[in-house]
Amino acid sequence: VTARIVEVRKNILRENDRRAAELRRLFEEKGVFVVSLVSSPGAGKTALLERTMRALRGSHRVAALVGDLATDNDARRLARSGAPVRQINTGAVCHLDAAMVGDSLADWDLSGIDILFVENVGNLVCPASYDLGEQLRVVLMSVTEGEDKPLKYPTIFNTADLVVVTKADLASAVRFDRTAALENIATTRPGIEVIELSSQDGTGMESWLRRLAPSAVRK
Ligand SMILES: Nc1nc2c(ncn2[C@@H]2O[C@H](COP(=O)(O)OP(=O)(O)O)[C@@H](O)[C@H]2O)c(=O)[nH]1
Ligand SMILES: [Mg+2]
Repeated sequence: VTARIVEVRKNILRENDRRAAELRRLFEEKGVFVVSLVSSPGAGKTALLERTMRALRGSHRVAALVGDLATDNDARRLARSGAPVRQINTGAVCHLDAAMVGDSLADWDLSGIDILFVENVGNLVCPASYDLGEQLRVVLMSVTEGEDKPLKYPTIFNTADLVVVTKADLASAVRFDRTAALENIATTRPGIEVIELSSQDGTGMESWLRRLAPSAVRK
């Protein structure tokens, strides 16, 4: 039974990789820069996107897909920016996959989008194995969740391109050990880029926006 489960799982991942490669080609062809965000629940993905989408709206055509097991709360929060936003409810599934992303984009005019943000379902485990065709995968880690998360959840850090440390405004209140956190990130994933920011007071937002905007060519 175990062997069969492993085989089924491998097939699912192979099929996902195929769909993701297709999506990546489509995004390139249409000139859409796709950024996905993964983190534990509550690390601040939606808060960062709210601020980011508001900041970029004037210069770029931005849009978002948001994954959650249930509710369209995040989509409603992000839609306030005025940008096109769509919620994907995954039911019992703990991650987005390439088919969910592809299907929910099917009736969107991608050539009208410069940057597409994809907020994944909140957890540090399931999303790691599923390529979504994104060009930039960002893993968020808040100062309030402990410095050891990169050591405990290495896979998600190993599949990401960039680490964003969120809630910098709360660092001293929770006695965040910045040196230990940066060391743990570097141990898990030597050389990975790290941006520290606060969506609340705006600290570090310029570095984050600078990192995003040049990759997205306004059409
Ligand atoms: N102080 C502070 N709170 C934040 C920050 N970012 C998010 N939060 C709060 O953390 C909670 C979870 O944020 P949310 O964006 O919903 O997290 P998500 O589950 O990763 O999308 C909310 O109460 C936010 O207001 C931040 O930079 N500073
Ligand atoms: Mg959210």
